[in-house]
Amino acid sequence: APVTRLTDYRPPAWLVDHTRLDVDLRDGHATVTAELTVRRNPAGDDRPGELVLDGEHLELLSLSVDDRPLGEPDYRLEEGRLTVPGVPEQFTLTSKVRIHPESNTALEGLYRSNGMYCTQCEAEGFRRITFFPDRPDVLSRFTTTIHADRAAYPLLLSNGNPVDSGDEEGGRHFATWDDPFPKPCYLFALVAGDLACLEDSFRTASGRDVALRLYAEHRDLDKLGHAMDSLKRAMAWDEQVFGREYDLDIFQVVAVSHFNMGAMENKGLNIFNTSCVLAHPATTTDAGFERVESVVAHEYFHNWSGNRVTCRDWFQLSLKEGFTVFRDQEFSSDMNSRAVTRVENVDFLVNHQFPEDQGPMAHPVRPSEYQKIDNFYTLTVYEKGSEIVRMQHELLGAEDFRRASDLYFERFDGQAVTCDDFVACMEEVSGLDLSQFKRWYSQAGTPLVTASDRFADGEYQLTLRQETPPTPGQSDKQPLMIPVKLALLDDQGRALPLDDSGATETVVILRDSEQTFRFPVATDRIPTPSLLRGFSAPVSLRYPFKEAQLITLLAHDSDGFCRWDAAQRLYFAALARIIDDGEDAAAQLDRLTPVLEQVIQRAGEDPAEAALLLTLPTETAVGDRHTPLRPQAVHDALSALRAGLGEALAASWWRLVEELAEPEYRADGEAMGKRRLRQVALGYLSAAAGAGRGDRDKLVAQLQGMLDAPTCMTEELGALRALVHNQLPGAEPALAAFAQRWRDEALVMDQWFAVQATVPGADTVARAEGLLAHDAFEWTLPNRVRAVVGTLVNGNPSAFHAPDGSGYAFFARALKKLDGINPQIAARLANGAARLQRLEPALAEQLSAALRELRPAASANLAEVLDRIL
Ligand code: B3K
Ligand code: ZN
Repeated sequence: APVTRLTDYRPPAWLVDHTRLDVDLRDGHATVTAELTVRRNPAGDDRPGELVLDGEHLELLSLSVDDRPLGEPDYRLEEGRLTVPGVPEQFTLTSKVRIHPESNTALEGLYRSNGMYCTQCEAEGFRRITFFPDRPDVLSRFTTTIHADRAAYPLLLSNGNPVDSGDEEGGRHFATWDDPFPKPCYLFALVAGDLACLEDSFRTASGRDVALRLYAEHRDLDKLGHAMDSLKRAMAWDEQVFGREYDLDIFQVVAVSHFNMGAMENKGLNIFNTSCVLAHPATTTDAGFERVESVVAHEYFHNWSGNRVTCRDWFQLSLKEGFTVFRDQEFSSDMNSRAVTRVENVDFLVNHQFPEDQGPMAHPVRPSEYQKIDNFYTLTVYEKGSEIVRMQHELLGAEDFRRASDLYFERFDGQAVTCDDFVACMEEVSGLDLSQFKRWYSQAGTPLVTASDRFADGEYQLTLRQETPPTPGQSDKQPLMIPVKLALLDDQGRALPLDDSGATETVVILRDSEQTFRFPVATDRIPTPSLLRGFSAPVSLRYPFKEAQLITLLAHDSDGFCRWDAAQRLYFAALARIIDDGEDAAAQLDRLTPVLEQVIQRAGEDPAEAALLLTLPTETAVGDRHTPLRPQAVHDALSALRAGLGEALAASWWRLVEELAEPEYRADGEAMGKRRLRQVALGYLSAAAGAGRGDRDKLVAQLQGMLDAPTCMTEELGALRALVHNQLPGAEPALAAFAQRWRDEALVMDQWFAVQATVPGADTVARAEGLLAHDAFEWTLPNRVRAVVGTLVNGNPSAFHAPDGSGYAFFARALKKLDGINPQIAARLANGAARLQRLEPALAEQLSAALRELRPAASANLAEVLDRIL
């Protein structure tokens, strides 16, 4: 596919003030008539006499300019675009096209999902609905009329407010919606179906009542309550924390089974993957509940950060995504435990975005070029983008940050703007010079910060060095502006005053490649530095911590991130001794068990945090810290360590299992924390039992009991996974019973597939082949594909990297099949091969051979990813 470059940006030559769409839904096809009120853009620097519109997979039935019908050669129709030469300064263009939602398996544009019609337009799906300037800087007012059979599609929805509806001949009906807010076409949405509705309302700060309507299939009506509660909390929070009030009289959310990602923030009509909106304790795990809360909030927050103020071009994607992720993370922190939320967010960033930034797909938060923009909805744009906003929040302080965000929303309301515009507001309000800071947007790669320290002249001297390794297409790196929050702890773990004011925490700003910071601390021994507190910058920090220092940090640091980071460093060090130095797993137990025991002793203070501290890093995370990547060695080391800790601490784990048992389900955060910790304890015991150690019968009885009479899905699925992953007695019958019980619940069945695709070991490849052949497997259902292929490739290294290459062959076959159905999903899954160049040679050769075979027939989406990886 051709390359699009940021430097080629030109303002649009034409504007579309009003878009009147008429969508006629029939069996077998849909007819879309679009009446566009077009005028020349006075700010456009090109003055072409021709209008160029985007359009893909459209069958043009008629075209007219100001009621004058056009035929070829009045226009030119080429792949992907329609050119109309000789148009006046201002005119109405009317086009009529036929499209085929039934056969649309790419799930972009207008398509069908379980008997309903829905749309997905971001980034470039609207061009599959009608001819249009499909770019985010063309904002248009939309009026949409939908016609369909009344019995099959009683509900007809679009953006904005309903303005008209009525019956039509032949049992059909229509509805017209008008959206008063001009918007880019990527925010257009339409839904037609027979859906159940949960209705509520929200009174805004200024006293307007907003009708809240959440729609799902009738059978799922009882799973919408949590999303509704989350939505109302998000609406109130955005008023309080960002001063943002909702602007329409209706806010609608529709749950859809077939969806390429989590959800979409279409103006006034969000469309959600069922997995991100439906929740019920019997069918949804606690993690699922948290995800619903955060995604509902995220999409709602886009109403301001994204919709009212949108992106000038797709290079600016992080303007809305990074900012909105920051907003949803802050929301989740306020609704739940701030420390735990922060650790979860950092864990995700470090173990998923850092590898992206260090691999073949590395790109700046504001990329400078792309082939398919779909491939740039990445963790870098979202998660690292959020960290960049967070650093600005930290640099300005909460109050100035709020003033700057108010300025941003006010100044750019109704406009399509850039990341520079955002930062300019931060600078204007604070008086800070952020020109160096802005390199965070344009420079790819994870900076490595190396700290060293010494005592001299009665001062603690901390030297920080920064270096960003080269990334594809960007070999020279400039120093970044890196805020490092820190404290210094004495032997007892008490934070030392850092200066005369008595402050025990400070932020130093690293700007040069090397700088030394001095602290006149009153101590005679080198203290334990608590560095990068709160994960104050998205960098990889190196410091030669001594084991005793890490234990001090874990036990005493008041910063939640640093406590967790200390635990992680202890685990990684133990694993490195096994993997690199050939030490025995058993030899690590003497050092680790007292540390874990201490965390367990104090677990009652915050069970959720204890669960995080007691969780070993994943095989993927460990693999990423060893070169070359030897997945089998990593798997063996982790399994041995987990089983060893399970056995050595069995009494403590059992105590937790018993003490944390709750007779009946509760939904609050405290209960969730306890369940989480209990699952960790069961995980260790199961690992030991799987290795033939500990009281296996007792454990199996415990798990069976949880499966027979579960209080909620968290317990039920946790018990199932423990049995299946450790191949304990009763695993296969439990799987069969679970499938029998849940066969009609698609989201639960996704979990059933995922549990099996993540059983460690090479044998799982054959099992996964069987899953693909299962009656309930559907290639056209992205959630199901992710449940089998995605989890195996990304979450099961010992199967994916099976020594005989069978995992790679499985992967390549799946990609090939999928690419013909849904190229976006295929390309996304292909990223599972991004560690190719880090693999030990025998594996790398097999994987690259499997991928090379795919390249000739690959879609543009898949080709871009394969080319970067190969
Ligand atoms: N903005 C959408 C993502 C669209 C992805 C298109 N390939 C959801 C979100 O980030 O809120
Ligand atoms: Zn978003």
